[in-house]
Parts: sequence; C-alpha cells; structure tokens
Amino acid sequence: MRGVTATDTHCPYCALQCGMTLTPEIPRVRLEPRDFPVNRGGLCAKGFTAADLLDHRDRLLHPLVRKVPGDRTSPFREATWDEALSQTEEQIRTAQERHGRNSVGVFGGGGLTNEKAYALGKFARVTLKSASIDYNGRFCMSSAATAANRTLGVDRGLPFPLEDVAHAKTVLLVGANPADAMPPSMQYLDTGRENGARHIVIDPRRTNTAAGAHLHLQPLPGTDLALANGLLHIAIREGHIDEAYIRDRTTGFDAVKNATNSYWPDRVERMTGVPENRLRETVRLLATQGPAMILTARGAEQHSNGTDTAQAYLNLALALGLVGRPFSGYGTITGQGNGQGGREHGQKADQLPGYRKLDDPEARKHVAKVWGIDPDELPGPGQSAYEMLDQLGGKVRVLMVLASNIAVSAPNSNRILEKLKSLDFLVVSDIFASETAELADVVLPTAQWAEEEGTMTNLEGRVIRRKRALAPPPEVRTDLEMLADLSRRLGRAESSDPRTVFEELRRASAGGIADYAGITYERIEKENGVFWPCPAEDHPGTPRLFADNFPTKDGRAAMRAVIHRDPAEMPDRTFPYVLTTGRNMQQYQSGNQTRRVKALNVALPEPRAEIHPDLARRHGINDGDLVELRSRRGVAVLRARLSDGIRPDTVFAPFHWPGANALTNPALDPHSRMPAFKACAVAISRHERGTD
Ligand SMILES: Nc1nc2c(c(=O)[nH]1)N[C@H]1C(S)=C(S)[C@@H](COP(=O)(O)OP(=O)(O)OC[C@H]3O[C@@H](n4cnc5c(=O)[nH]c(N)nc54)[C@H](O)[C@@H]3O)O[C@H]1N2
Ligand SMILES: Nc1nc2c(c(=O)[nH]1)N[C@H]1C(S)=C(S)[C@@H](COP(=O)(O)OP(=O)(O)OC[C@H]3O[C@@H](n4cnc5c(=O)[nH]c(N)nc54)[C@H](O)[C@@H]3O)O[C@H]1N2
Ligand code: SF4
Ligand SMILES: [Mo]
Repeated sequence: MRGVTATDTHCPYCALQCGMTLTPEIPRVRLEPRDFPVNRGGLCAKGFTAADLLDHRDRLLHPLVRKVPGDRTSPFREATWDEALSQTEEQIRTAQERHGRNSVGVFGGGGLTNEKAYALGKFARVTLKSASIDYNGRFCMSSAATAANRTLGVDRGLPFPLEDVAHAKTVLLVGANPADAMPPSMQYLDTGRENGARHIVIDPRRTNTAAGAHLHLQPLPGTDLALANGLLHIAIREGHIDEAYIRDRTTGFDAVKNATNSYWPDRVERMTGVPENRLRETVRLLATQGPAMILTARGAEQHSNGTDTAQAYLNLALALGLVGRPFSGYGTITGQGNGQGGREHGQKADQLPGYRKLDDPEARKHVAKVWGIDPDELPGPGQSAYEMLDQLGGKVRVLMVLASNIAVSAPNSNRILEKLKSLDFLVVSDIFASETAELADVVLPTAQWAEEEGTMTNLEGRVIRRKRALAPPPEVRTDLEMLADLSRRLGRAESSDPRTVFEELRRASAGGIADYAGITYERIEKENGVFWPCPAEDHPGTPRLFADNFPTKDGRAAMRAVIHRDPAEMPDRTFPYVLTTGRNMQQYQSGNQTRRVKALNVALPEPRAEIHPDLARRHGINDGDLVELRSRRGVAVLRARLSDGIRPDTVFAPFHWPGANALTNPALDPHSRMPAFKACAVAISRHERGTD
C-alpha cells in the first residue's frame, strides 16, 4: 500500500476526463466513479479498469540502456537515472555540435498534463534551442483546430459545456462515434432524445451511435465536404438560412454561397452515396426544430481535406445562425485526455503558450520575458509531426518521445519504423515498453496519472486537476522531474514542481487566446474546474463562447468558401476498396496501455476488420477468417468481422494494434498537416492460412 486517504481525480484516458475516486487499500487501489459534471457517476470499461495498470507486472521500473551503447540490436539492461540521462545529454550535445540545434527533436503527446506539455515546449525552445518539436495531436485535432482558428478566432473544441447537448433539439454528428469513444457522454444524447430531440449521424458504418439516431447518412469515406456543401445548398435554396445573423455576425457568405451553387442534391447524392431525401430531411431538422448543434470528430477531420471539411460544417452552422445561440452551435469532440490543453501551451511546432503563434513578434516578446530570455533566442516554427518523423536520420538525428507510441499510431508505419531505426539516438519516456520504446537507446520510466499532480483541460475547455493518490515506485520519476534533471545537465535550471510550473504557465498564457491567468489549483477544486479564457482570479471563467462576438479582428466569424477534393488516394483496379480506420470501445489508441488490461483484452483480444457480407462473399471470406489487406504502402493481416452495417465498398480497421497504419496514406492536409488516416485504397483477399 502506497498511500492512505481517498483522492478525487480523473480518468487517465480520453478527453471526457470522467471523475473518479481512488482509495488505496490492500492489495491495490480501489477505483470508484465520481459524480463530476461530464460523467455524473458513469465510467466506461477503460476507466473502470484504469487502476489495473498501476502495479502491472510489465511496468517499467528502472531506466533502460543498451548493453552495448549505440547498438540497438543488443539487449536492454537496467541503469541508474544518472547513466541514462548522461548518455542522453552526451548524444544531444554531440548532435547539436555536429548538425546544429534543430538536429535534436522532441515528440510530445496530448495525454500529458498542461504542466508537462508546457515544460516540454519550453525545454525544446529554451534548453535545446531547437525548432524541432511537434506532437501526436497533429494526428488528432489539427484539422478542426485550423478551421476554428481561422473562422472563429479561437479553437476550443466545445464552446459550451457538454450538458448543453441534452438541450439541443437536433444534433448532427459527423464522423463521431461517442457511443464507443466516450460512452458516458451518451447520457446527454439519451436525455435529449427522451425529450424529443432528433439526432443525425454521418458515418460509413452503422455504429452504436448511428444505431440509436433518428437518421443515419452513410457516405463514402472522404466525401463529407461535398455533403456539407450539399446541405448548405439546400438550406439556401429552401430559405432556411438566417440572413440577419449572416449580415450582423459573419463575413464571407457571398463567396460561400457561390461555392455551394453547384452542389445540387442529385450531384451530392452521386458523390457521397447519400440519398437526396435524407439530405433534405437533415436540413429540415437542423433548421426548424429549435436549438441545433453540429459536432464533428475524426471521421470528418482525418483526411487530406480535413480542414476544409471542418470548415464546410462550420459554414453550415454559421449560415443557419447557430453559433453562439443557446444550446446550439458548432463543436469538435476532442480526443485525448489533455487533447485540448495539450494543443494550447507550446508543444505544437508553430506555437507558444496561451495558444500564441511562434511567428508573432508580440507573442515572442511576451513569452521570452516570462522565460527570462531575449525574443531573438527563440527558434522559429518547426515542422509538423509526420514531416518531422519523415526527416529522422536526416535533419533530425536525436529524438525524444514522451507519451506517444508513434511506431503504431503514425501513418505509413513501415516507413516510420525505418526512420526511427535510422536515428543516431532515440529516447522514449513511457509507462510500458511500447513498440516505440523497443526501438530506443534509452527508455525512461515515468509516473502514471494516479502518481502525479497537474492539470488537464477536457473536451469542454474546462481546466481540471489530476491528483496524486500514490507515490510512484522508487526508481520511477515524473516527466517534469526528468525534464528538469536533463535541463540542468544542459545548463538551464527548471522547476520539477507542478504547481510552480502552473504558476509560470499562468503568466506565460496571460493575454493569450487560451488565457489561464486567473485559474488556480484552489479554484479548480472549489468550482468543479474552470473554463478558459479566465484572465483574472475574480473572472468567473467562460463556459460558453460567442454569445456576443467572435475573438477575430472585426468581431465577426470569417466564413470561407471551400470546395470538395477527392481523397488523395482513390480506389482503382489494383486497390479497389476504401480503407477507413478508427476505434473500438475496449481499446485505447496504440493499445500500449489497454492491451495490458486483462478484462479489456478478454473483451477484445485482437483487431477485427469490418467487412460487408457482399464484399466478403466476393472474396470467399467468412466471419472469423484471416484476411489480408494490402495498400501501396504495406500489408496487414486481420480477422474478418462481417457486418451489414458497413458500406460494401469500405473496410474498417482499428489502429489499437500494429497493422492498420502499415496501410494508411500519409498524404497531408495542406493547412493542418493532418494525415489521411480515414481514407486510402486497399485490396482484400482471404489470407492463405485461412482461419488458422
Ligand atoms: N475506446 C476508445 N475511445 C477513445 C479513443 C480510443 O482509442 N478508444 N481515443 C480517443 C481519441 S484520442 C479520439 S481522437 C477520439 C476519437 O473519437 P471518434 O472520432 O468518435 O472515433 P473514430 O473511431 O476515430 O472515428 C469516428 C467514426 O468516423 C467514422 N468514419 C471513418 N471515415 C469516415 C469518413 O470519411 N466520414 C465520416 N463521416 N465518418 C467516417 C468511423 O466509421 C468511426 O465510427 O476518441 C477518444 N476516445
Ligand atoms: N490509423 C489510424 N491512426 C491513428 C488514428 C486513427 O484514427 N487511425 N488516430 C490518431 C489519433 S486521433 C491519435 S490521438 C493518435 C494517438 O496515438 P499515440 O500517440 O500512440 O497514443 P497512445 O497509444 O495513447 O500513446 C501514449 C503513450 O504514452 C504513454 N503514456 C501515458 N501517459 C504518459 C505520461 O504521462 N508520460 C509519458 N511519458 N508517457 C505516457 C502510454 O503508455 C502510451 O505508450 O493516433 C493517431 N493514429
Ligand atoms: S469515457 Fe474516457 S474519461 Fe470516461 S472513463 Fe472512459 S476513457 Fe475514461
Ligand atoms: Mo486523438
């Protein structure tokens, strides 16, 4: 037993950040759901079993180095922190002397607390003086974030508390499957439905979310932009748009209107596969039932046109006058535990704390002052996640990875594996030896959620507290402690105390878009979290945005005309089907955590490719057979799960195990640099070994 009293904290996994209570007891910790505004006592299977990993036998308990330094084929051996960090320090110095500052790269994660994300960004820019930093949120939220920033002037996933969803009369969910991705959030949709709300789900699969909806539109993956423009076309033709709102609160509508002119319903039906009458019914519900919301998630966003697709739905919401109205609006459902805060405080290639831009002279001045350096010492913007990974072994020679398992979760993983192997030196900080850690020179064992203090910002923009219930095992450190030690070795003193780091973050973010200046650990505790922006301690925080204006230069939302582009890779004779990828309820992300939880692994032990029975029949595939999926980049063998809920031209594969990303296309969205995880061309065949 490593502690004594009950501690109120939050789930380590997704952005819902469900409240839970931990009570140390023999032989392990008791985990109970807690009544917090987002989950109101609910938890999903992942949350319920989260404590199983605290004392898991696979846990990394000591730093690891290679028996033969420099030889990544030699086995790992346990090492002291001093040994592991000395090796790291030496490699960083050597690479920077030989190849310049930017040759040392940092890759972060949206699961890191605000304090750690902030410290990591500062470590790269100030200690390493390197521009080479980005993080896994580039693969997650970047398209919707880019669209929201350019149109609304701010990117806060939900600009209203989640409970507002229960009061909307119509909810359009585009490429979102919260029934599996955030089960406790379904209570708000259920309450809405009980009170007469109508829900529409746009998804190539009949998911659990779609099954409960009033309408399910089943487009070909990658055609959501055409669909949105088609909906707006109908809304304009049928007189459903809100002209006063458009005039008073937006700019750019005329161009948007022109751009949607040619999206006639019959053409959109041909492009997307969604029948015309369903398009009309969707518009009618959005425009005439009272408060309405449009929510997008990764299904719409993880495309080579993801930014413009999010934009098209934002245009629709604005034209209908929804944004800023009670129980209405546009939002995007953030994914990782700190997916929101993780994209605000500087681990993004182009960013400084407070959601400031690294190329903005005023922002550089403000942050440099807090950091006690000259603004000219700050590097400029670096490259996006995939672009940086694609450069490994070339421009970037040493890489530090915190809180991401890129060997499994990055697109085109065969290439990424080769690139990781071509590094001079790889350092990975994790809880378990992930597929990425297995390739490293040095592995650093890090504390888990229940063993550290910090703040997280959930999908609503609510800043909450993660609290320490137990001490970490003796040789395990928090990432803040690790970064402070490494920083000191490289000549710069930094704090390893979360509160001290948060106080500095408050000052660095002050006056920025994501302003945390008025948020304190005590307030978070007292007020069930505080919504940013919160510029002063006597400011109440901002649960709802946009009621009066938008934080753009002219106070209006800047609509932008967007037109459909086909996915970067279309089916052809050799690769005739579309592969899309995503999540299953029982596993989380690359699976490095949840694949080790017994109850989850019993429930879902292996990946299943979802295939329509008609498509399966054509290739002689039965339910449970092993099938081989092939794309231009790789091969994956998965067991088939036949389902008439998926389009017959589309295959779905989860990415919680190595495999799916051997197939995916790293074609990047030109604005957000998001890869096309949700559409590539594949061939399918029954695997030779059949049912094995
Ligand atoms: N169980 C579980 N929950 C999670 C996670 C997890 O790994 N496991 N991860 C968390 C994270 S980081 C995130 S980002 C969220 C993601 O949450 P979601 O975005 O809801 O999850 P996904 O399964 O990636 O994608 C949602 C749906 O998009 C559909 N889709 C695929 N292609 C298209 C398309 O072209 N158009 C449309 N309209 N739909 C399409 C898929 O069929 C899928 O049902 O979940 C969070 N919650
Ligand atoms: N094909 C396909 N690929 C995808 C997606 C998809 O839909 N399809 N989705 C993308 C999305 S939305 C996301 S968010 C990414 C996620 O993909 P990853 O970035 O790989 O996410 P995780 O598997 O959560 O990796 C987090 C790692 O950090 C460790 N960890 C947890 N907490 C901490 C901590 O505090 N410190 C440190 N140092 N380590 C910690 C965990 O054990 C785990 O190994 O995948 C992307 N990849
Ligand atoms: S929905 Fe998300 S935050 Fe809630 S218990 Fe499940 S994984 Fe944890
Ligand atoms: Mo994500």
